[in-house]
Amino acid sequence: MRELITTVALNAAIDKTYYLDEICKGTVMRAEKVLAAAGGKGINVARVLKQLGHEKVAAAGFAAGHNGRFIVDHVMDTGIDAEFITVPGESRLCLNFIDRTDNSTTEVLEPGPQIDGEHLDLLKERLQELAGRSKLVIFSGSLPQGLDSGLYADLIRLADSAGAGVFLDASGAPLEQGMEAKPSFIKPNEDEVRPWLPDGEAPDLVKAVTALMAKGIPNVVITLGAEGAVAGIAGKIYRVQIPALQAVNTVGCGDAFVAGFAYGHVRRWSAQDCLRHAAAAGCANALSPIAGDLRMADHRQLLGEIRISEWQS
Ligand code: TA6
Repeated sequence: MRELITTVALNAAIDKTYYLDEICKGTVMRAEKVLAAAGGKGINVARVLKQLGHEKVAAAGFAAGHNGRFIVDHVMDTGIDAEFITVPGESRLCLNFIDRTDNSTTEVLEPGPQIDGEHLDLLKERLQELAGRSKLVIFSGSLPQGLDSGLYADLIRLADSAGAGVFLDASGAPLEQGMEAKPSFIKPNEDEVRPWLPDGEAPDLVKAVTALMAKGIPNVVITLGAEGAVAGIAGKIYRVQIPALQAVNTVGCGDAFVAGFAYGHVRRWSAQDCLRHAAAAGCANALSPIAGDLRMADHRQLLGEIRISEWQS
């Protein structure tokens, strides 16, 4: 039986988190603390899956230059199989500045290296092989330069025909085009679906989730930050409520949510249990200073504080 979960971070990054007393535009600021970890959404998902206790996890994508070597070393140190294609250039830095006055986060994301057709073919070959022995392949995040916005749709079809389940967590055109290949899970945020709705009220989020499920995507989650999430799972709609948190760093909460959901999904848990596990992972990430990271003690405690209810229309 397949146990491997492969995450795909085409635009892998070093996530650097700077803790600053206060962010003041146009001044010199000295960081009180700096943390660096391999990141980009797919790597965050892989790391949280490991932390939740999923044994067999692989991370694939492109890695370039010194930053790429840092990323691959970090991934391997975490016990994740590193399946990266080495490309010319430099993998990106994603900078997150945390203002201690209110713990707000300000991000600066580099575009990432330029990818050519030859390296894309190598990635596809690697993915074909990985998908053939994976239970689930999770595609997350933005595309590096040089890749077509329809790429996720192609890769979803490739993974699907190799017998793996497929999740997609992307935004903009790569998400819209990727949805055409019918991944089994998507997680657009509220801003993402708002343009598709007549107005922004919660009942319309329900309409959006229902419409997306009708397109043949069985698991649709719209995360709402501190307001939790609205989810459509196998034809039913759920409201996910989370406790008030003293958040330290909210970057990576969505990735932790995806990891928590995937953990339950591959174990065939009920919709409610998958959502509870996912929301607790997202919340636990907010309590960690590192993006895409959680402590199991926080996760265990939060599991009892998540409220999942079926939507009554
Ligand atoms: O979700 C958080 C995060 O993964 C950060 O760690 C940072 O690397 C960023 O998102 C990258 O997002 P992108 O969509 O550009 O891949």
